[in-house]
Amino acid sequence: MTARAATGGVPSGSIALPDGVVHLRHHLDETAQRDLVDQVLHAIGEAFWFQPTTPRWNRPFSVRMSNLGTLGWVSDRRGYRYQKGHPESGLPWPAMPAALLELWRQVAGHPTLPEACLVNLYRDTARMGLHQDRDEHDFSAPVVSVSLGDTAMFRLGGMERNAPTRSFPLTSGDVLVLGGPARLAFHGIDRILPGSSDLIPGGGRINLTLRRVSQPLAKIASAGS
Ligand code: MD6
Ligand code: FE
Repeated sequence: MTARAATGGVPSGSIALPDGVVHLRHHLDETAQRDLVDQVLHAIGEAFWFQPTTPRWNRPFSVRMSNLGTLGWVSDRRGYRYQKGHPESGLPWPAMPAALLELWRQVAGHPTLPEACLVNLYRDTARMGLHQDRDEHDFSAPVVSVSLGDTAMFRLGGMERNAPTRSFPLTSGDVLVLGGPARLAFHGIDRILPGSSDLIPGGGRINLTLRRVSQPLAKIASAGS
């Protein structure tokens, strides 16, 4: 199923979701989930986790992060940005597993491939405040997210920070696509339910978000002419 085909009211439980939001529940079966966790943890082993901090106050996030792909998202005193290497080692990020590129082809409804896969690790009381994903240069591509391990309570709002929000659970194997009119919707993770899954060694939840970062060359060329 493509994201485009599924937009306009795929239910999450019994609640209709806004246009551009697609929640594919249990999209990955148990075997696919285990394989993906193995591949991602193996790859992160080379890059290792880092603790991002907020630009303004330099306060640590409660999630730990790493990236796969040609670009990775980082946050520190200097701000939010994508860069080619790990903030501590400077080494390039490990490659994205083929299964993630294949997932993007299936659900993104976009002709390009993702350049970045942000890997978030949630343990215990880790959470993620309400935010927009807006550090990319191409909003025509969606952000595709994969949930692995413990269930998370996902909060989805509107285009303004103070718009009404709703929350629903993301369970292991779920894929969530934010695209089209929902590409810049505010969203966050209120909390995880520790112990709800034993998929991740040592417990917790891993979330993968696949992103297209750069503008397509055609767009750059037409903007310059
Ligand atoms: C998370 N997800 O599930 C955080 N962003 O841990 C996100 O921030 C997110 O799920 C963009 C699109 C889908 C997402
Ligand atoms: Fe996000």
